[in-house]
Order: sequence, then C-alpha cells, then structure tokens
Amino acid sequence: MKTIYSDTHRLHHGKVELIDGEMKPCFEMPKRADTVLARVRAVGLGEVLAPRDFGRAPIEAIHEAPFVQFLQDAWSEWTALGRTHDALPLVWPVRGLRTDRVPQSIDGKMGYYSMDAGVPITAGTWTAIYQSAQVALTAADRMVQGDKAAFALCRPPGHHAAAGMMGGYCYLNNAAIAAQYLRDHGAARILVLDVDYHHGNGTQSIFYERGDVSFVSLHGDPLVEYPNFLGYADELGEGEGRGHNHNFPLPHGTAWHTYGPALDAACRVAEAYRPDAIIVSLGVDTFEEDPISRFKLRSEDYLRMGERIGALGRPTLFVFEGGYAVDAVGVNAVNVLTGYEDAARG
Ligand code: OKP
Ligand code: ZN
Repeated sequence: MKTIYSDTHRLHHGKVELIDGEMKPCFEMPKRADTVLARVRAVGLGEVLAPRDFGRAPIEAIHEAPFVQFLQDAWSEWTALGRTHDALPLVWPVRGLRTDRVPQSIDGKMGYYSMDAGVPITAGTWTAIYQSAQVALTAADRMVQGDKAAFALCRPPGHHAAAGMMGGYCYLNNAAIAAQYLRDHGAARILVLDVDYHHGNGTQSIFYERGDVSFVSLHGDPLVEYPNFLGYADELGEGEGRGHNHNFPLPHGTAWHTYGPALDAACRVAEAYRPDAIIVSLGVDTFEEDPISRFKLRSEDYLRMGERIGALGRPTLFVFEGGYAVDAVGVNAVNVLTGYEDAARG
C-alpha cells in the first residue's frame, strides 16, 4: 500500500507537557513519525507520496470554522503579548461556568477551545496540523481513486479533537476529516475502528448522532485512563446514530489474550455494519513498553491485529494516531500494515 507523508510535521515540536505532576519533554515528538517512515521504507511497504492540498473546505466539513480560525491565529495572538514560550491553555469552562460567549483574550480562547493542557501551540503548529489533515485527505483520495488500502502517516494525531475542541496532542481530527471525504465521494457507510490505547472521544462525538459513520473503539477504561470523561460501554449513539457507537473499555494490564477476543468482537460489529470502507485510527500506544500507557501488547501482536482487520475484506485507510515508545513505534505500526496486507492478499 502507499504511504502519504509530509516532512512539515517537524514544524510542530512542543517543548514540555505536565504529566504526573512534572514538566517533561513532550512525548508526542517529531521522531515518532520519522521512525515510522524509516520502517515503511525498510520493509518496502510501497511508494511514499507527498500530500496534495485540498484546502480548508474538507476540514471545515468536520470542524467549526471559528475553531479552525483560532488554530490558525493562536500563535500570532500569543506572541503579540511578548510571549516566547509555547502557548498552553490553563483555564476551562467546566460545570457552572459560561460557554455562551467566546473570550477575546488568547488565554480565554485557549481554554474555550480545549479539553486539557496537552496541546502546545508553537510557531509551526498550524502548518503541521493543516498538512497532517491534508495527508489524511490525500490518502482518502487514493481510496476514491480505487486503492484498496492506504496509510496516512499523520502527525500530529487527531482522534481526541472534536468539532470545536483540541486536546490530548490532537488539533484537527484527521480520521474524521478522511471519513467525511469518503462520504462525499461515493461511500455510503464508513466504519471507524479506533485501536489507539486512548478512547477517541473526538471522533465519537463528531459522529455520535450519525448513522452513516459508525465508531468502534478499544481502549483503556476511562474510569482509570485518559480521557476519563468519555469512552464507556453504555455510549451507544443518539438519534440516527443510535446503535452506531461501540466502546470496548479494557483494564490496565490488558495483553493479547484479552485484547484479541475484544478485537474480534469489535470486528464482528464492524462486519455487521457492512461498511463501504474502514478507517483505522492506528495508535500503537497499546505496546507493552509505551511510556504513558498500560496495555501489554508485544510487537508480534500487531501482525495479528493487522491480519484480523484484513480478514474483514474491506477497503481500509489507516490513519496514524498515538504510540510513544519511539524506537518501537515504526515496527509496531508497520506490523499492522503488513499483517493486513498478508490477510487481504488472501
Ligand atoms: C494521545 B493519543 C496520562 C496522561 C495522558 C494525554 C495523552 C494523549 C494521548 N497519565 N495525557 O491518544 O495517543
Ligand atoms: Zn493514544
């Protein structure tokens, strides 16, 4: 399969994040994508193509225009105050506070448009997130052109980003933008299968009331894991979306002997939907050595994961999400892709 990739991801390089009460270098770093690209090349997965530019319209088909404008302007509004460090939010409109007016100050806007502090905005962030979305769109367009599979090597990731909200290293929801693009180019039903360790709250919320895009996710139980406030098994969708949202929360310590059957159950849900295409939110932070996660998958398990997805026999677009064990992230992500190709080839 072809990989879509752009070097511009390197323009987004946040310095620090607050984790476990400590300021640490950002886990979501440029080297992650570099490692995956190197592995794509090492195994000869297929051609690596640069993204085309589809403009803002397909981004704004998912995200609220004022939010997109905020992302584009945030760095210049931040630096206009004489600030030189990364922009970070520090106040949020939680229970009892007002959300009916958008603050004018950049500090207010950072809080209004985010769910947590894991979203540094730097000088190159807008360019990187815009191009990350274009990578997903270009891969989606390969599928429209008839490719049976494609790999969008997106960075930054996207699945925590909602229509008007960034969070958890995510700004624009690359998988959701790709799903909408496929819908707008002939596919009637899309299934998003999110295998990132963290629940894809953004993708879920974007499609929660829609029956034309189903969301199925396996992830750390939100009772004990980020994002904590969405991702429970009783979230089934609403309205037209009723029955089109499926969460499989799993406990800390989950290894393949538990994950495999859960993936099988998720794939049976996917199969029953008879989607025209599947989008896999491909996070490999389920790995046993991931520094911020608590599942126990091993590198060879990712081959099995890819094989199970390939057995669905559907056109499949893989969109890169999380995975923070930087040295292993290439092997693990590409194992899913080669496992998929082995099974899809029959
Ligand atoms: C982004 B993606 C854990 C803190 C988590 C944010 C994690 C964002 C993950 N103690 N902080 O889903 O890989
Ligand atoms: Zn994750």
